[in-house]
Amino acid sequence: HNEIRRLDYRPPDWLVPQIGLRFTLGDEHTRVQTKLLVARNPAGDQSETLRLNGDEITPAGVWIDGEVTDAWRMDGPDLLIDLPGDRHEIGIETKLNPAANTKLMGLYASNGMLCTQCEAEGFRRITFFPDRPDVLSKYRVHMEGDKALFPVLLSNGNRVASGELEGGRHWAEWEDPFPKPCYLFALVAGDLVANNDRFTTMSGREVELNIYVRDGDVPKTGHAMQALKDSMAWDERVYGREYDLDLFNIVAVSDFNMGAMENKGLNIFNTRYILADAETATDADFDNVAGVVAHEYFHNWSGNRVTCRDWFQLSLKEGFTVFRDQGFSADHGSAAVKRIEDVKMLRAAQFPEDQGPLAHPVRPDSYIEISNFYTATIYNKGAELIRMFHTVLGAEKFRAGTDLYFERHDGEAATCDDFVKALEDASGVDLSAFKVWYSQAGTPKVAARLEQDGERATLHLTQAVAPTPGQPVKQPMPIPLKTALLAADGSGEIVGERLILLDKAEDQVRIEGVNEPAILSINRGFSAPILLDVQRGAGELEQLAANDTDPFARYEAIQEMMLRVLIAGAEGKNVDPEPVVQAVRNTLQSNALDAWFKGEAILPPSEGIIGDRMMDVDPDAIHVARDALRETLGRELEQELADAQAGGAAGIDLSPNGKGARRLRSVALGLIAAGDPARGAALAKAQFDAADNMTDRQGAMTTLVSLDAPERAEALQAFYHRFKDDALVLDKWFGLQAAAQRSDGVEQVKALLEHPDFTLQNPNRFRAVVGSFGVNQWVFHRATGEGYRLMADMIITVDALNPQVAARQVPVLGRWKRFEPKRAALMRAELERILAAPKLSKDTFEQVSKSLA
Ligand code: HT7
Ligand code: ZN
Repeated sequence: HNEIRRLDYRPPDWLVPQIGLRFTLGDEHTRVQTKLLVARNPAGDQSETLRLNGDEITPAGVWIDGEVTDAWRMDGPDLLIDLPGDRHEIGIETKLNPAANTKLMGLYASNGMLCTQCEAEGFRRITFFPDRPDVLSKYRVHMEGDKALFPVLLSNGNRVASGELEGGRHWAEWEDPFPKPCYLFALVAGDLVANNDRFTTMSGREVELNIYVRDGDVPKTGHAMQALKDSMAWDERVYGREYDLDLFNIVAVSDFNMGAMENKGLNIFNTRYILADAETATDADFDNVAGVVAHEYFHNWSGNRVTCRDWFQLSLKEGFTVFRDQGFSADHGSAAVKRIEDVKMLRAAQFPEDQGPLAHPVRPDSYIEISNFYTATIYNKGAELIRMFHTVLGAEKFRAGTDLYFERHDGEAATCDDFVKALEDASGVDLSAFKVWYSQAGTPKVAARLEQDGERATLHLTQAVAPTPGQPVKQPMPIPLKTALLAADGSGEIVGERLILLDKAEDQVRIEGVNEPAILSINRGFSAPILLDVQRGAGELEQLAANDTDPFARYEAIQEMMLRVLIAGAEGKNVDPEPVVQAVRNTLQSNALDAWFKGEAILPPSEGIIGDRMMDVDPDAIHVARDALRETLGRELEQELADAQAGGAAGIDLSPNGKGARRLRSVALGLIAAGDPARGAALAKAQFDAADNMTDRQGAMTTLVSLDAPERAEALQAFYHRFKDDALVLDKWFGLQAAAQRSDGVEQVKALLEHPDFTLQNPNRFRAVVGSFGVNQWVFHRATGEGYRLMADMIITVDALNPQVAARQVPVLGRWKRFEPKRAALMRAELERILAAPKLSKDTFEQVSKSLA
């Protein structure tokens, strides 16, 4: 398979200022008639040959300047046409079978409707086109189809005309005034109903808003609609960005490879990130809906008005847009908990990526299949990089920089360098040293030690980045560390928060005016995405856990205390858990802390997170150690946890207090059950039965699924019978069981795969079972290797249907080097078996071959 390299970028030889598309729609037969106005690019190679990308399509006819022609040839999947002049009109006809499109890229059928997914390279599955983000065109789209099957016909921009046809057919024509790359093209045809609303922009323009769903689902769109209006207002207020069309449409589809897609004026969403009501959605679901709606909306500027020059610049739009949606969510909920959640996510998904065989920089240097690069590194580490710019510049200069970026590059396809340049030009601050964060993979390890000598304190800092594939030697990185010194007696800050920039392999920073014993509080707010090792004296973490003035640092201290006990336990050492018990007790009893923070802080780190801090990971030892700590907490804090579980708000209060009460309730329930399983099962069943919302119900189920108690089967059955007709809730039923911590976990997963409601065709259902199983460390890594075999079977089977979905499961096997030798060998053998499978997609080939290298 071909490797594409960043440094091979050349401007396009031909541009396409205009495109006209005519769709004659049918589930199994769709005809696409394309008209391209092509113009030779003065900045290109002046080649005579126009190369139009295709993928699994053939031309049914080709026209040049209105004349049918056979002067074309195929080069693999691409169509080549030699053109004498500088401007021509090219006509192409293609025929598609959307119902047979199981890859869910291009035009496909989902639940009776037709929809498209074109990012990154799906447009070439619809028609032949220079499928690259730096070719921007104005689109006019005509579509016609059976009115009963497809009463709603949508595309980007504005509907400019429509009409009736004979035989129960109708048509519509759409025009998008903004030139866009083809990855932002979208079309939807189906039997849909809309939640219709309006938004008045800051300059007083009226925008019509629609969220299209299946009949019956409209009552579940209120939260998404409110989030959309909040996003529009927030982007005006915080970034000065106004919406630019008179119409903003969202469509929810049940078969979707990712979360959602920001097509210009016609966002297409996985139903999972639109539909929500208290009966069927958890608090986390509500937050995810709002976060993804905001993310896609924000792309209208960071992605659509200013797009990417090439796919190596993907983080230009994704990292920045994640940073923007994180800010939105922080402003609309608990900022402290949002930061904790974002860091948890980074540590769970990105840190392992950065330390494994698939490590790549935020701006990669090469790829085989771009779909494999929609990663936590591009999205979440990319967002941390933007956050560091924000931290270093301050809010005002950062905003001046983004204003300049949007103004300078509006209507263009830009690069990550363009973004940094705009920040520099607007702020007058040299950010060139930070560019290494774009080019260098790996998570820096920072060691810190505070030395005190009389009134003088010295902070000793070192940093190192381990080698990653293709980058054996690393440079020091600029690391902004928000730092404060706290009084050792817990009486508050001695030296208030300041920003220290570590930009060398080793440095010392003098801190004046420290005339009493001090404790170092560093990387507050997680100001840099690093691994931190602080040399600490006895009792220091305990002090920070009780008194740190930064909520993230306080959370971190409690978690670090737990990690020390857990890692020691997994290594067979005995460490007294009493200080952890005391820290959790203090946290639960604090009047200063809110319930949401408490719920996050007292939950012991996951088995995966513990493993990431160890070499030669032994999942059994980690599981035993974590269970032992949970049991101790449950036993020793019986009363405090019972109070936390019993307290709280009623079902549908979606304020941070309401969400916090429910979060704490279910975290406490889990610990109670660890201390006393029979009591835990009874309490969980009572919580389940009394629940008037999905958060409490799912929280109870999370505890029950891992227990061997009669209540488990009762609750599972009741849940199934009540929700079996709601696909998204049924996904939870599958996912909860696949995530259960049980010694018979692999057998449970096999049984789920045989369940009549299981299907490999729907990505949400597949991820609910196979995705949850893959991150269930103790179960997946059963010493016999049965988990690995099952995963490899799934990857091979699904690869033939949907390569993107299959390839996303490879990394859990790809981390084989981190595990103890027997498991490592078994994992490697399964990767080799996948690689030997016939007709492997390039998606899965790339992930597996890199994992074996
Ligand atoms: N920009 C969107 C990416 C996306 C995607 C990529 C590959 C395959 C399918 C996909 N669906 C959506 C999502 C986003 O970041 O907003
Ligand atoms: Zn995005």
